Amino acid sequence: MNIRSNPETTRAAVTTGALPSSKKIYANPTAAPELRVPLREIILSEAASEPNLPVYDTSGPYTDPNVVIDVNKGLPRPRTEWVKERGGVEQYEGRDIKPEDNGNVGAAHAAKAFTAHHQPLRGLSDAPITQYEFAKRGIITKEMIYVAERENLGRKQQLERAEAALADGESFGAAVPAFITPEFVRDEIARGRAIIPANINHGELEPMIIGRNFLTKINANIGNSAVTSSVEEEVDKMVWAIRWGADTVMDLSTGRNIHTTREWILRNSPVPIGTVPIYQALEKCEGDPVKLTWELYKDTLIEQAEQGVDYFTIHAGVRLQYIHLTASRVTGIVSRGGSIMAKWCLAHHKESFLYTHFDEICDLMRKYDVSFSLGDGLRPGSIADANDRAQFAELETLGELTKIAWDKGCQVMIEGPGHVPMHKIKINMDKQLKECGEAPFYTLGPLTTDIAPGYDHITSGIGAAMIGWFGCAMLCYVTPKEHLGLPDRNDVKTGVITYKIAAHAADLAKGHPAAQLRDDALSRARFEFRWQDQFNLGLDPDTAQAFHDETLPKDAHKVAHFCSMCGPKFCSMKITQDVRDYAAGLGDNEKAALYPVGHAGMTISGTIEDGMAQMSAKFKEMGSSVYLDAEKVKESNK
Ligand code: IRN
Ligand code: FE2
Repeated sequence: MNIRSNPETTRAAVTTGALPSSKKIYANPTAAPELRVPLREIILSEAASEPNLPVYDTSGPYTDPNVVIDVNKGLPRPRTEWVKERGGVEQYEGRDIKPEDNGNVGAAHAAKAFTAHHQPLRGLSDAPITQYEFAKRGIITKEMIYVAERENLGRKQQLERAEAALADGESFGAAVPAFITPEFVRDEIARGRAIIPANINHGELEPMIIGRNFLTKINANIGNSAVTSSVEEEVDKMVWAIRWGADTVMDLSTGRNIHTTREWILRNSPVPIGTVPIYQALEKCEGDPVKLTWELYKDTLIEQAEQGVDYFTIHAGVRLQYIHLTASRVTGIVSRGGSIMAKWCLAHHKESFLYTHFDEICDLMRKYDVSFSLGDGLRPGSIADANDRAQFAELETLGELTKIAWDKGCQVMIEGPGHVPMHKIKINMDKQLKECGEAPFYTLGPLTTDIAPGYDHITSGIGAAMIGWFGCAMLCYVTPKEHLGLPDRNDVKTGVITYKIAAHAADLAKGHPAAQLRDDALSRARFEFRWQDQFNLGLDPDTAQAFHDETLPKDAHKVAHFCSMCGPKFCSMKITQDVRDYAAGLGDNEKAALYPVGHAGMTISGTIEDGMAQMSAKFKEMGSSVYLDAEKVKESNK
């Protein structure tokens, strides 16, 4: 999309419309029936003998055909009322648009229009403001009710069915309750184990939760191109990412129109928006890190908090005394924010102002309920540097800062690496939980090898799946352009889908009780040759359908009982079906005669059904011996 337009005269050109065979539905939580919690229902074909499947939906009103989208006005802001009715906030004169943002007439116009209906709120000191403070006082907020409903995927029925299918005494085996309740959400937030990034000035937000006892989330980074062109173009980057499943979006824009671009994105975003404020602070001093000051940084924090940014990456763990630890690294400091702060510390030979002013940063962020994403400025940028002293020294400091932020009433998550080979991933998760009091972990990948530029969504998707399984709460996507260039639209989609795979694989492995419902529905569709259902239940129906069309383009092929990979004669699923049909038609004696004795001395008698049961039992018995000795593996990992 390459639209240059005057926002006053051009209609919104962001991507709208439902995903294939999908319907937007809304659930009303029992505890607050006025809330409308969005879900996407995947509509199955008539051939399916099962109900439509509701799935988690990040896409916002853009996929609801009943909502008229006007990006120049922004989305409705129902959440502002929730904040106001709780009290403890005041409305005040916001800041004006910075003159340097007025380079583009349309931009300035749109930003002013937003500001007119956006008088910022800020918290008063003695009342609870943040979700953490409410949770600590035992209060359940609307945001907590909202996310509890959302995490249940509208699947009460499906969950009940899944539970009923378990054998006696079997359990899902994880610390995830079958149904997420608002009370459970509150308790997890109060323990610091989960956060709801939700600035009181982000009224457009559809709240979501980040924590390891909830669905694994993913973040997509977007950044502006050198020249900001139109509201639509900037907003569509966010809309496109959430369409495919991004749970949060970070605006990493740099350049002249940084404030305005962010305003556009926020006013149109149903997902939490994160930023790295040091990037804008650096713009304000002509890109010279040495000129950065605490005052200038603080000013930037207030500016962005007023706009409604939901979480800030703050690299406060890059301490003066750690910088020398990176000297012998293969790739030094690879974090943008980390390198800016390292340069400042060295130039002034002073402790980082982010560290020395951390208390004040907390007080400020608390007023707006901006969540901390404590940055990993010393993360390893290569396999060689993984898990080194610099990385872990910073992590220990992030743990210390977590406790300060909690004491100040703030919500906190912790950023993590980076580049880490598979056998060194688990220790990252374990150490993070220990050092940071179980605050949610949010990692960039990690990339499990350095040898595949052009494929780093895959090198990192592997690490992301692993660390998600171990308990990482949010995975920051990596696109195929990582290390190479600015991702385009296709790269963003590829990155998001890759990370949805990693996150979902982690949810399955963690034993989330609802995760497998979609796999099962898709597998049934596959086995029953319901091709359209198979496409539509997938993460990317368009690509699945296009691939199928490449060799079997006709409508008739969408009911065929084979695909072009094996052809009609060699389709295993077709053959299985034939075997079952054949077996069903046999008499008992014929069945017994067919399979009197099994292989390897395993005697199988009776009907085929009995035989199958016996084989299943045998395989279960073998289960533990087909794997290596668990103790030996543990030992060798040390
Ligand atoms: C996530 C985990 N570790 C780093 N990230 C993301 O990397 C962070 O949230 C931000 O979106 C991006 C750039 O961070 P640096 O390079 O400034 O550290
Ligand atoms: Fe990298």
